[in-house]
Amino acid sequence: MDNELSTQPHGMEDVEIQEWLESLDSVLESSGSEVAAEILERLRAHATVSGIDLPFTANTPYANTIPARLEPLFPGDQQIERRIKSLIRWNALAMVVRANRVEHNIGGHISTYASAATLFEVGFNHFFRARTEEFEGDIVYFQGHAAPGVYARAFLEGRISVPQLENFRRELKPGGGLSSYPHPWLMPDFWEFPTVSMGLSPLMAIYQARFNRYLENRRLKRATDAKVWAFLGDGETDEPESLGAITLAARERLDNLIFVINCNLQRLDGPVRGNGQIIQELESAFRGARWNVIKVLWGSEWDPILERDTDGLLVKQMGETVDGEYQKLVVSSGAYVREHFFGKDARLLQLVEPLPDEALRHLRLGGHDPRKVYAAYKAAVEHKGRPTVILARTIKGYGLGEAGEGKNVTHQQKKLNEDELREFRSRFGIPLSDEDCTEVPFYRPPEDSVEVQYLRARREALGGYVPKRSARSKPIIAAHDELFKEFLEGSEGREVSTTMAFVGMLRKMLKDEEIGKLIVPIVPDEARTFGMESLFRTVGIYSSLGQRYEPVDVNTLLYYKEAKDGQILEEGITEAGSMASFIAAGSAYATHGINTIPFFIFYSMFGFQRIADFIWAAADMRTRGFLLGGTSGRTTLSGEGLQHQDGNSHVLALPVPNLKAYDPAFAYEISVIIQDGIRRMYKDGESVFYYITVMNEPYAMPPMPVDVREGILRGMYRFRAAVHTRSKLRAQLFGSGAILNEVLRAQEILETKYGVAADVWSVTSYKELYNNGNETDRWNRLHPGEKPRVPYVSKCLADAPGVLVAASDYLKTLPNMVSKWMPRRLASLGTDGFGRSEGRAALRDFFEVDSRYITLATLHELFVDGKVERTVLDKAIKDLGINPEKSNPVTS
Ligand SMILES: Cc1ncc(C[n+]2csc(CCOP(=O)(O)OP(=O)(O)O)c2C)c(N)n1
Ligand SMILES: [Mg+2]
Repeated sequence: MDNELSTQPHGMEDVEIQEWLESLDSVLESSGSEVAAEILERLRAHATVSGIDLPFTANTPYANTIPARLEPLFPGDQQIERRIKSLIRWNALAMVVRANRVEHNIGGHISTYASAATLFEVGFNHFFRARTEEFEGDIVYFQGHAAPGVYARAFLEGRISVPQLENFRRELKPGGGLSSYPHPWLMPDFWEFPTVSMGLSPLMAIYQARFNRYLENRRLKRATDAKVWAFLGDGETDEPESLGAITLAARERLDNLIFVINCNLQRLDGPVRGNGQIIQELESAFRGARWNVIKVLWGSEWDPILERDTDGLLVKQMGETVDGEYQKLVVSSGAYVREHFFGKDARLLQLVEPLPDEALRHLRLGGHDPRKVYAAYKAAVEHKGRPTVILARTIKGYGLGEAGEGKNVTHQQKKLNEDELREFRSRFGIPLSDEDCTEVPFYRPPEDSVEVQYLRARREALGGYVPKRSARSKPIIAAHDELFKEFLEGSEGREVSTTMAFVGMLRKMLKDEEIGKLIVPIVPDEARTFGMESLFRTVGIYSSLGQRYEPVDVNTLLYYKEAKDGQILEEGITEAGSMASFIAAGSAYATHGINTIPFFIFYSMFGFQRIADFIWAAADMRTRGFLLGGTSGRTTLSGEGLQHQDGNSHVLALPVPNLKAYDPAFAYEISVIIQDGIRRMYKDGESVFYYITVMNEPYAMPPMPVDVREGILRGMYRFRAAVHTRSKLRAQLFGSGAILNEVLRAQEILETKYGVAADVWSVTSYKELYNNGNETDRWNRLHPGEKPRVPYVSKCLADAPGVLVAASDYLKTLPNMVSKWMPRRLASLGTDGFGRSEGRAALRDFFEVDSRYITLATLHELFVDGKVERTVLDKAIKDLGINPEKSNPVTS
């Protein structure tokens, strides 16, 4: 065993090493740490030149980054803060235990907050500054599963009542309850950031910190030293999003950003890295990304022991112990720790000889020691030029003892037996009798108690309470009719795509006096794809560094202009990062009281399909703005094939309740939708946001027909009526997006070749129609005695004669889901199936959505109704050049 820990490689003398260490100590003492660091740096360089092959390591030893001698004085009253923290611990636990007594399996988490309590409390008492008239406030992303702790603190602060606590996770109780996790949708005056889908909040926090700088550099807000704090779990860092943008944070020198990773070494099922060390792994990842890393591993009780560890043997042993073993040590007795940890070397045993077993059992970890945590936070807020991550070692379920402290099952622990409750009560000194405590009552000391007074005073000194959400932006005033007018007039025969039309609108909005500066265009390396490169020059690409090089295309009109006050967020190839920017910009009305209007345009297939969970979080956060799905439509995007051609996104947009989804065909439709969207979101302050698909197929944009504005917004309107309305053969055809043109062609074929008079409807939003239909049905069901309401679809088609046929560039399910409110059977054509690399015409043939298939579907419906003969169908199939034996696109 001794050999394992030997510090004598190749027979080198202990003495020699000791001499080197001592001379470093003396330099440290006489000249300070900078000089010592310089010497080490020079030594390393010298060693390399001398041919010494030093192994690469981004790690520092398994020790606290801030040595005890450099710790600042703790400014608070540790005793009172401990009592406050204990009360919060108790109430957080009571909330979960009580909820699960009332309703078995209602859930909730005890052990996450139990491990995070000190990390949160030091923040609440000394660091998190609230939003005030004068100061914008710090932004805090709380670890979602620790929500009971945040509620329990708000309870002590007098912000949350006992009935509310009682209704934790039971929001439907009279008077309301508390949401399971941080959800601004459910608690819009309290929570700001939904953090519980793990991995989202670290990424959102990075882009939030970056967006704060963007606002400053664009002079939309004053520069301040406000911080963004993000509290994460160590298990959470396995989500790829968690670490996915850490290089951006360093590149952007976001010293306004602080990550605190609660390293309890456990996740839900067991250890995060049983056979390794998650802390060291994270340290090297963050240091490699050039973050300032502060490790808070060992509590003050370790300081004297570490001081005796002059030859670094203990730190070495700490560095060689794997997390699975550490977890075991945490739940074990002092005797076990002595034998199995210190017992690996006689010299280690000697270090702890004076300490009784009981003391060994209670050697605290850094994340549970307020002094260590305070030192780390202070260093973090004072650090300049880089973001900081604090890796704090804690124990999952700290204080739960037999009920789960450090155990693999602790994450799921929701019930404690009487003994366990009493033990917890005694350990944290909660003033409840043996009898009372088994009832797990909530406990708040009187208003004039030292604890409540202290806690209030601390929060007052820090500007007020946190978290607190308030929508504070001033409504936009103008109606912007003039701005959007030109897009209602059509393109006079010029072929343009809806993407080009949208970009034209964007360009114009950017010049608008009122909203121009508020627009935030966001692109994930697709500006050229969407013809937006002219904006590079006109409004510039945001770069905190300005432009430190002469761009290769500087002599061209549309050169790649980066600027400190650039307006475009050119995010590079990260839809997740772009979405995080969208969320920061679209929620600035609450976070900063600024009405920024984000327009995030992306390849539509890489939107919902890839980052739907971020979109869901955006919805929860009441984010405002416009998502633009570019190059959309399974058959409208030609050539790109299976992974690019989007026939899905409008279906994937359905579940997001406050998202309005539109599939417009013409420029004027987009114009009406965006103008109205700005009104709803930024004038009327509605908590909605928009998804609009735009396409790259060029065609002439017609002028807006009269009286269709409402129809565009509600989801459908008659675009072109049939000419021969007295024809016996009648049809109603529905189309959206670029497929509307196929429908219009079919209308002509049907009229000229088959004598069928068809009306054509532009369906701008099946989702709007669907929601309206359901809402109407619901109202009628709940109000049987009143005059039934009529769904909008039914109203539109009340007097519309003939068979019904819909064609979409998305799944058939979109038209099908509104067919129940149509007066007759609906035939739907859509693009279910995998895409192909092909041209538009071939794709529309393959998916059976072109004018020929729409014609055939219409004739077939008429045949089923007995309006045309079989022979007409047979002939049509032949004349239209349709192969009845072609493969089924859904299965091929
Ligand atoms: C994306 C996602 N996947 C899974 C979960 C379910 N889940 C909730 S907490 C948890 C374990 C958390 O471990 P860690 O991040 O280490 O936090 P700790 O509770 O240990 O502080 C899991 C798997 C989730 N909330 N989000
Ligand atoms: Mg954990």
